[in-house]
Amino acid sequence: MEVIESVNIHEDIKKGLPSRDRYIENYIATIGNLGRVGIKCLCYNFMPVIDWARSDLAHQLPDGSTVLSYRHSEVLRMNPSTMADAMASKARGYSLPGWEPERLGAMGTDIEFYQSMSREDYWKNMKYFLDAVIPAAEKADVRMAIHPDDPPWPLYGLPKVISGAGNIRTFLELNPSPYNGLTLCTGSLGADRANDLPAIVREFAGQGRIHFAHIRNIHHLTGVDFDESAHLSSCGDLDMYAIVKEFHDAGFAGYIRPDHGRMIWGEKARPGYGLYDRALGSQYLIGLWEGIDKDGR
Ligand SMILES: [Mn+2]
Repeated sequence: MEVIESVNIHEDIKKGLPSRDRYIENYIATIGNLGRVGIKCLCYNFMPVIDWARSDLAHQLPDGSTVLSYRHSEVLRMNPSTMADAMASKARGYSLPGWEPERLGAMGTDIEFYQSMSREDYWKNMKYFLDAVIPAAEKADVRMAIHPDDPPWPLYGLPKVISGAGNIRTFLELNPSPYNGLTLCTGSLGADRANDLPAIVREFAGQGRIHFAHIRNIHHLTGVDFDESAHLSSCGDLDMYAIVKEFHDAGFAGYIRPDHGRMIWGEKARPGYGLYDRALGSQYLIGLWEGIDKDGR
């Protein structure tokens, strides 16, 4: 195993509290430990309080499968703590990454804290973190790979920062080391129709700043509502061939995984993380890669 996903960032680091230095020291120790056991890439996110949000974890598609779905008005009708309750009740007993019970207790006060924080201060806290940990990542030969915000727009007045090409550029400039890089998640960024995924892959893979790729498809319903879908281009709105081709043509040598899948064939698993549809997704991506590779020879 060479990729670890995720090592969470303590809220005190994101908030910029004096206590952050202690947690950053712990983070640096973790990076060193991971490097010693052969980990080459660390995926993390810098989203405040809410890791990711959906309005339904088992939305039924016409083929009988279920997927995670997002209806903006339903999400806005909730508040962060009712959202936490809804996520827990729909998870069928599985714990959801980023929605662990121990994180939910302080949610209300955390939200108020971030609502009064400026975007600039949030960027400053991010830079403070990067400048502290990236030298350790270089030394341990562990590439840091930030995951974009999901969905890629602000919710409940919380700062969201990694949501499109412009702010990804800003993020990468905060610390120019190649060890400061990206987890390029096509489904998260692809929820915003304004994001041109092949162009984004071309730009940042070309700079060697993508270390890890989550490749999945998404089906847009409106500008802000979407269903997750099977990986195939024909099942959603992203051109998976064009995306994989940009990775291929950039000489991408990092890690790729299929991302969330449908729940199919009666499988019972953590929502979004069934084995069967993700296995189909991985074979589809491998097939695209082989076709593109042989075509280009
Ligand atoms: Mn992802």
